[in-house]
Amino acid sequence: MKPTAIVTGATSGIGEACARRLFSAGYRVIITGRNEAKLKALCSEFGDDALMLVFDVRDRAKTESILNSLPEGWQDIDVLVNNAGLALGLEPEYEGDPDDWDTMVDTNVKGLLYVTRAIVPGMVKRGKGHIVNIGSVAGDAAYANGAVYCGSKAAVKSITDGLRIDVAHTPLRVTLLKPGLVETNFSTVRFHGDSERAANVYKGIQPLTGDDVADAMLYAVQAPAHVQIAEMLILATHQASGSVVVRK
Ligand code: NDP
Ligand code: 8X3
Repeated sequence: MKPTAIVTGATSGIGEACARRLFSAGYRVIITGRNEAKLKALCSEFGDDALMLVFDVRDRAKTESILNSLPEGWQDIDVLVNNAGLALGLEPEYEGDPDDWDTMVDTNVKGLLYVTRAIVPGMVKRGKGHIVNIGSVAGDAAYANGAVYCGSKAAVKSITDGLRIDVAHTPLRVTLLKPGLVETNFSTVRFHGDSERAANVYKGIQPLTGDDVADAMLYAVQAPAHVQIAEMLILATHQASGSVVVRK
């Protein structure tokens, strides 16, 4: 029987790349997100080794009911990639849009917790499982105009560290991946659809790709059972921190 993985936010960017890497590595993959058409397209590529679940991680009741009633044969999850997330806006904290703050905190922090709460008890019971949370370099230190996004990713770091402590008596492993600039839909979403402004984020530097992050995820997941990759900071070569990027 092939191992099973679940990836939240598998419809784009890092999540899609992680789903593809896991599928290629022999996993059956549960792919989730809100974009049903994209999930269907991926499912038809992956065939019987994929299951799609359409839900918004901010909806606690739906997230719980869907994840607590997985179809027969899909319940024993070996790998959880908590990836669904976003940034909205780039402005001083005192000028930020509270609706953007709600969406970021509800998705990046609370959504990740709802998914974790639904999936991890089964892993603990079976004495088997790996949780990979997608944090960010933004969680290491705040950068200008990014306070709430940075804060949400700092929360992901603490929540991940806390989970690692709470399962340390079990064979479960917990990994935090902290990418820097990755060219995905991230900046287009951040700038509310302004793709020209989004393209500027990656000008003059070769950014990471979703595949680069997925490679790190697979490395952690495929490490020997006694090795726990606790945390990885993955930056483009010309990025040194959340606020230092050297552009040509
Ligand atoms: P994308 O915008 O390309 O992908 C975001 C994914 O998250 C989509 O699949 C989207 O799916 C999903 N998502 C967003 N909101 C929700 C929601 N409420 N419920 C369910 N799914 C949701 O961006 P990235 O791939 O870059 O981002 C993935 C993760 O990586 C995020 O957590 C982000 O913070 C993090 N990250 C990104 C970096 C970057 O530079 N790109 C760097 C460091 C971390 P759908 O729309 O179908 O719901
Ligand atoms: C995304 C990377 O530097 O744009 O988390 O915040 S950054």
